[in-house]
Amino acid sequence: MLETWRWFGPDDPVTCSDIRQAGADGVVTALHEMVPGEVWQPADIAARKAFIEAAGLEWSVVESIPVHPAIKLGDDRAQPYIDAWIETMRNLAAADISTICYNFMPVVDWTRTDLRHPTRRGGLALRFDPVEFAAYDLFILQRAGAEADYAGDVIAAAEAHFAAMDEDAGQRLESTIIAGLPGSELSHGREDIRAAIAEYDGLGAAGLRASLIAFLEQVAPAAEACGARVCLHPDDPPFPIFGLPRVVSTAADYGAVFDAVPSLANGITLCAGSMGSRPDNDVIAIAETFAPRLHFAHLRNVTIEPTGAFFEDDHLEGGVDMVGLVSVLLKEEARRRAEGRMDQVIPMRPDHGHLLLDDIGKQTNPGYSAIGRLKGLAELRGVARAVSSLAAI
Ligand code: DNO
Repeated sequence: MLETWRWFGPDDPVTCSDIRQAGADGVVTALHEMVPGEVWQPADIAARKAFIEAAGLEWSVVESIPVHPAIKLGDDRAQPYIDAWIETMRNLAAADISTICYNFMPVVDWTRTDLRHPTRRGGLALRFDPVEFAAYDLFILQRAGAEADYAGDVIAAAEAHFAAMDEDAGQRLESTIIAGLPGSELSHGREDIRAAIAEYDGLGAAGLRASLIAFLEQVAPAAEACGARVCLHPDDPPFPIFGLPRVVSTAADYGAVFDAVPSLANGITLCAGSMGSRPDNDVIAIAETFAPRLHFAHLRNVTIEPTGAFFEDDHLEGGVDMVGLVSVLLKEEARRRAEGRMDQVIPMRPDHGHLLLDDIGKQTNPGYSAIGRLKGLAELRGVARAVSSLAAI
């Protein structure tokens, strides 16, 4: 596996020099300054690539080219945005950056309700609690029709939670949920998120899936032609929120997409933590089923609590058997070597990390502080070395 590290560009408090010291060779990044729908020009791509290479690293994966809402809505405004997405992909592939991650979540990207959840050992972790989320949706955002999306006991618990929150806690919850976590393509305020959600009225899961397939029917052949691979990141969390459909949450969801568009250029970002946040997702089985399409891996772990809330655990603790998962990835690499595939090495990154030591109190991107990821990468590297050496015995 190629060890990579997500970097948010020259303003990221974690620098390329830090990434080298952590032992990663590859950088995962995007031109985050671009607005969704804008074509990334060759000169801008070349400049960012040169910056990364000057630090002794390579730009291995693009995460992400944003998918404009018009594409997800699949309406008659979609085509120019699909064309622009493909042009950006071609420009990247021409610069030899050919692994491209994206997601298809409407309105909000990855979502948490708490960015400073104390861990067993005194660090701070990210957590999602469906009751806190419902408290925001029902009683702060007051989204029209929201009650229909929650069970009675969740509404009652959310009401109690809301009643116990002071104004600061309410504001913190709101910005945690809608202001956009690092890498999110859009950031919202209360009014505009209501409007953005309302645009999806009536689309439903079938409509969103049709938009995804229509998008890939154009993207996959274009990717094949320019030597790129696109890899679809799962929904995080992997279930509908804000009453919006989410169609990349389960093995069946991915299966439907690959049945419709079988090209191997149409692949997966295997995000162990996102998929593992749902008890009925068997992450190892998903990795095995779609192994030839695994173009990129996000390795992190979650513990699901009895209420359905989940928190981001240590990389080797939690519901995902990380040793088993790394073994699947290494076996797939061996299979590709035997088959003579060009993409024999799968890029992986330690996804997120706890806030630890000196990073507590520093300005950091939630989930993307240096020390927690350094620890995660070191642990994962140890697993990979041990699995390879035991397999060779
Ligand atoms: C969170 C990330 C997401 C992910 C995008 C992929 O940490 O995994 O921001 O990158 O959803 O497009």
